[in-house]
Amino acid sequence: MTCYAQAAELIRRGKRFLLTCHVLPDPDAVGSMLGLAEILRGMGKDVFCYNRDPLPDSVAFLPGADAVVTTVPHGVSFDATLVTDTAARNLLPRSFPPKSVTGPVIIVDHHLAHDDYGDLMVRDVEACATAMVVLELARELGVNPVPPAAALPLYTAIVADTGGFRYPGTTAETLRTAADLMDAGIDPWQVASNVFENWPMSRLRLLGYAINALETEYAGRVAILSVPLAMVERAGASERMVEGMVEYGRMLGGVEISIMLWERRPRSDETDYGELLTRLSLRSSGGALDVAAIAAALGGGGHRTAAGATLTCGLREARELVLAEAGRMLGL
Ligand SMILES: [Mn+2]
Repeated sequence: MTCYAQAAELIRRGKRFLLTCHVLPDPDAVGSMLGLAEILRGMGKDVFCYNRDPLPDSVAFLPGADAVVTTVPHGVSFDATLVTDTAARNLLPRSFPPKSVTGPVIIVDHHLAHDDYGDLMVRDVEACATAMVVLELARELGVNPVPPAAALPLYTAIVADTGGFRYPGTTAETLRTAADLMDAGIDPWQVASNVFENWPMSRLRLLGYAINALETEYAGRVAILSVPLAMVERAGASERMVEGMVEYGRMLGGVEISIMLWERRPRSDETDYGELLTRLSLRSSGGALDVAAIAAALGGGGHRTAAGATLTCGLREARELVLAEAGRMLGL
């Protein structure tokens, strides 16, 4: 029995499901979760969507986004829990509920670098987005096409993870799938403007500061964007607005690896890490180099073209660590 058939069996047998995704969720994690929720609701199931962190503004336009709760409802247990787009256990909050609450944990994911922390892994590392794995699961459940309410979040997830159908993971199948989803009446500009644009002034100002401080190393093959907390504060921005700015380092001609480092304060459940953590985000131009290997060497993970990690040290030390790994990858 395939993992899809096993997951479908657990879904058919159950009535009440918990859906969640990684902390600081991105549009693929959220879109896959909301799409899956609508597929299950269409089958008459009760579904709760939960994430420790508030959803990013880029997905606030999705119907159902405002119903995602930040704590698991008390006194409720579930027939199964489905976790979307989450490669590793350490990307779930420490407060993730015990098995007696979650029931069997089904991982729905597409990350190449991952650990196998669930009870059932439904993973396709070739898929351009977790939403593609959700759609395959829907087919296994006999739900094809998916309900219109599921089409919009799943389309949004695919647009986000392919960079608007540009990244190397984009295939003819990706475009056919997106076309099928669009038949539900999706407005592509509504999705693109929410996912990639629609920034507040403070975020554009922060990008200006970050680009002003852009550096290159290894004869221009590596770009580094460093964002200390003071820079975020000077722009009147928030730490989460830094996410995605790593793309701008990759725009520089000749850059093979774009590195972004930014400081963030530890959350209440991370105080044992010290006063400041450094987030690392990596992009490989066209996927020629595997940045997931760099992230993995530093305790993180991700994809060949896009990866990340959290380092429990300051910005300066993190910069040395990641540059050493990047140099190794370049054979220098
Ligand atoms: Mn993804």
